[in-house]
Amino acid sequence: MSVSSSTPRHDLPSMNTPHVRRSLARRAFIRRAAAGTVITAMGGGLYYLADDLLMGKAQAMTRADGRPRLPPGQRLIKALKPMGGVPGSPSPSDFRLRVHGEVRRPFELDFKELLAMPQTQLAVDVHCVTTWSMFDAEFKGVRVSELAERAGVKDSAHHVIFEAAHGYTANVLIEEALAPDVLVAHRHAGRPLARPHGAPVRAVVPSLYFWKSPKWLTGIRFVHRDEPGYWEVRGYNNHADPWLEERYS
Ligand SMILES: Nc1nc2c(c(=O)[nH]1)N[C@H]1C(S)=C(S)[C@@H](COP(=O)(O)O)O[C@H]1N2
Ligand SMILES: [Mo]
Repeated sequence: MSVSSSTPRHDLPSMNTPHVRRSLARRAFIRRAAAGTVITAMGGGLYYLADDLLMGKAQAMTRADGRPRLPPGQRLIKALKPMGGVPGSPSPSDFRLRVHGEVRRPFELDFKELLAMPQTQLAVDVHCVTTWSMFDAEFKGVRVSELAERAGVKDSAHHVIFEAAHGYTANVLIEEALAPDVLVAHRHAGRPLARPHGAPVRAVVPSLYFWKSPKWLTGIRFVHRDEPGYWEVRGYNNHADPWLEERYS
């Protein structure tokens, strides 16, 4: 599926907000820029696409599960690109994470309590629907499976809704949310998460397009019935598997 032929329709009333319009304009810009070798980001920074040699190597790599390391239609960049969104408070002292829904023991964590839970550090590949991918993005935090275990998730829970500042949400199938590489992360690349990347805490769901990794995370809700999230109700695919190019619906 090509990206440009499947861009979400502009006739949805929900698309007509400054944030969504800016975001779509940025995505169109990135698609055009991806044809060249250098992306000049709206924010003023430079993001170099990996050179052809690196791209060739990336395209030849295979994952342990047999899939190509670089999903179809993706190009490598060397650092996470800040993709925007409406930030929440970056202050750890304002942070609360609610773990709730179809669980026997709902709870809330502050930042200190999050740090007191077992910590996992991972290097994961992330894939943005706008066609950039980054290999070996380092994140540190707590596994969603660890939080689920502490909450006592009921069998009735089939989906996880990640909740973030200002009502941003993303829905993920429970078996995918409980995978060992899914984190509630507070550090990236050896530093506390930077504000544009979700400070103080974001979700990281590496196996799905990156819009399923909410920044400025406020809650994890286990639900029986699926609830399409912020981008999913605006024309993005409900599942978002990068290897199946589940970009738009
Ligand atoms: N709260 C929130 N989280 C969000 C978004 C957003 O707008 N708000 N954008 C998503 C999208 S579309 C992408 S591609 C990634 C980008 O993360 P980055 O800015 O750290 O690269 O964050 C995701 N998480
Ligand atoms: Mo995205």
